[in-house]
Amino acid sequence: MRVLVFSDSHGDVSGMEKAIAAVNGFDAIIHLGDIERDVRWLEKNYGQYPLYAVLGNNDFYGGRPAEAEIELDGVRLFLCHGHTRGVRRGHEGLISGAKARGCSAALYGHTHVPEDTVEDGILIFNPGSCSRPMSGQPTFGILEIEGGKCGSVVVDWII
Ligand SMILES: [Mn+2]
Repeated sequence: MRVLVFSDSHGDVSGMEKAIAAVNGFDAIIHLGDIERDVRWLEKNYGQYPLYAVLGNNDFYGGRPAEAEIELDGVRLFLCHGHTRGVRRGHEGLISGAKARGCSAALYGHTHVPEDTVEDGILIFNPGSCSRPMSGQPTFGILEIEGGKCGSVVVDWII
């Protein structure tokens, strides 16, 4: 299955709209926070897809968790925005959060800097910001999950 991963849209949904239109088939959407209004936009416009979302540091609405774990096609993913895990200092909080939940991947945002690496056996994945990149183009992520394995890529599109 193919999963689109967004973070830090910060009120500008145009990047998500372009990404959704550009990707040829997908099965689920993840939004890693900031801001919750954009998650509701996804629910309203793409409600046919399973949607998983966590709250960011700029999200004050209830009803969503700050951290979550999900299982897709046998792969367990730890989702967080990142501010609860000290991601600006390093990966330790992400790795411990993933391991405590039996997850093989930690997905986060918050820094607006994409990252796609493996550390201590855990996939560390940040899709970057789909509207406010720290530098360069807006970015989003794609996960390809099959047979208990998870592939990942950051897409920096120019449309
Ligand atoms: Mn943030």
